[in-house]
Amino acid sequence: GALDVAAGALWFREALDRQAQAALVADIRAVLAEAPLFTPAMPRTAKPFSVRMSNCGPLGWVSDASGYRYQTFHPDTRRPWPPLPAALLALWERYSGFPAPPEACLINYYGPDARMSLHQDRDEADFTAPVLSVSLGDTALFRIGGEERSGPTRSLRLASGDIFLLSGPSRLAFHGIDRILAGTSTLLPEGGRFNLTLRRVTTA
Ligand code: MD5
Ligand code: FE
Repeated sequence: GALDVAAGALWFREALDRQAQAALVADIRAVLAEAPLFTPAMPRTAKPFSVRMSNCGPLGWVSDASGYRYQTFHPDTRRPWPPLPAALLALWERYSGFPAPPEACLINYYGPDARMSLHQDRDEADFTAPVLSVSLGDTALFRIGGEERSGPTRSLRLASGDIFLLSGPSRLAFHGIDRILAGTSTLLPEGGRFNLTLRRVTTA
């Protein structure tokens, strides 16, 4: 059963068995062959992220000196994002409870020293739609708070095969990845962690 970790946030631990995880990794590697990981940069300062990213689906999230945005094409190759793999659409249907399909899947890759500072996801037009996260590879120390940056936070260990659903009030919760626990999974030969987030971007 799911754990209710914050208002509207559901944590499905070990939702995916090893075979399902390996199948998703194969899907992601096929996406990355067409849309390689890129290094996003912070708006204004252009400071590079430690996390590398790609996307699949009609829209993809990018960040560079001009700002954060969703766009239809890869920032380096300028080609359209590859389609969403069927297995990811099936996970959205099973877990999201939302009637319209996802429009974007952001693929985050964390090497052993990558992290993501506390932030809110606010670049989507429809906050009534949930965000569905899938963790693959090394365990991440994930922090989640409330809708105010200064509020209390909780730390959770997101492991390979875990699914995390953010809906309701938790959709605008501050959250981040404090660190990756290297060597905690054998799923990825290169080590590190993939996180996939399925999202609506426009209003359905
Ligand atoms: C990750 N990704 O593990 C993290 C957390 C991101 C991002 O934060 O924006 O790509 S995935 C869980 C998550 C996603 C969206 C919202 C919330 C959590 N939340 O409001 O707590 O790569
Ligand atoms: Fe986020």
